[in-house]
Amino acid sequence: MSTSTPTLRSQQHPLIRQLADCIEAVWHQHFDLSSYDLPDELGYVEGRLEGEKLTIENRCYQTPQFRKMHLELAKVGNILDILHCVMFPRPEYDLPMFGSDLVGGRGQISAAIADLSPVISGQPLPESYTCKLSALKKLNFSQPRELPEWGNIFSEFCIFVRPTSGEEEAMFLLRVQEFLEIHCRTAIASTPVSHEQAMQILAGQRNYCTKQQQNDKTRRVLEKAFGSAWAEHYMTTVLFDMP
Ligand code: BLA
Repeated sequence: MSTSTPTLRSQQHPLIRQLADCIEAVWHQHFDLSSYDLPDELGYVEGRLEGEKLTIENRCYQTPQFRKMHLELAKVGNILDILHCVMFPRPEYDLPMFGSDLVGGRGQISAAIADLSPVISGQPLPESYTCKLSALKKLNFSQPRELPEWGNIFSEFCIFVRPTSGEEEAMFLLRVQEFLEIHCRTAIASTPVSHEQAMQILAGQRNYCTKQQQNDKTRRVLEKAFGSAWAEHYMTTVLFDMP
């Protein structure tokens, strides 16, 4: 086995492990994935946060429709487990931003979020999406969570909850799988837009990234472990780089 074989996954909260496996399975099932090179030294990172070891493992791919498909797993000792995933479409395609974040620790997931977000904030998703997403079963979670102020980038289909049982965890996992299936199929069937429209989409993607970079909770974890300059660099070149 190569030394770069990820080992983090096996040590993480079961929902994080299952979602990571699910995301990769759906990606491999629909696409012929090419690798995407992250900036040097940022594929695998280790630091320390309050005496605990912080480990970050990245996997990154691209396809004709997607500039960057990023799956990141992070672990802070035994206190924090994180999954972060974003699919950045190429601006030549009018496709939403798929994003998901799972944050947990000590056996409990505190934040489970997944969305297909309109690339131009405030606009509805393309009809090919709204029609399929509206047809999905309505879900009820016992502890929905409130989005922060920058969260106005998310769609009406966004799920943001604290899952309280194995049943709710399974419900979340299945819904993300449904989002991904719809997204991959629709993306493959989509055709490129005009140059003018691509410019608007590019501006929309930049806005999405700017808003995500305002997530103080993510920034704080990274700053505490690696310092504020590194955190800024990581958030703007690895997590939410702008095309
Ligand atoms: C919340 N993200 C969080 C939290 C932490 C992180 C510690 C707080 C958890 C809680 O309130 O229970 C930390 N997330 C990280 C770190 C990384 C990470 C360190 O991804 C990476 C190394 N975040 C995303 C994406 C989305 C997202 C793609 O990266 C959504 C599509 C959302 N995370 C998101 C939201 C919150 C969150 C909305 C809640 C923020 C808040 O309540 O203010």
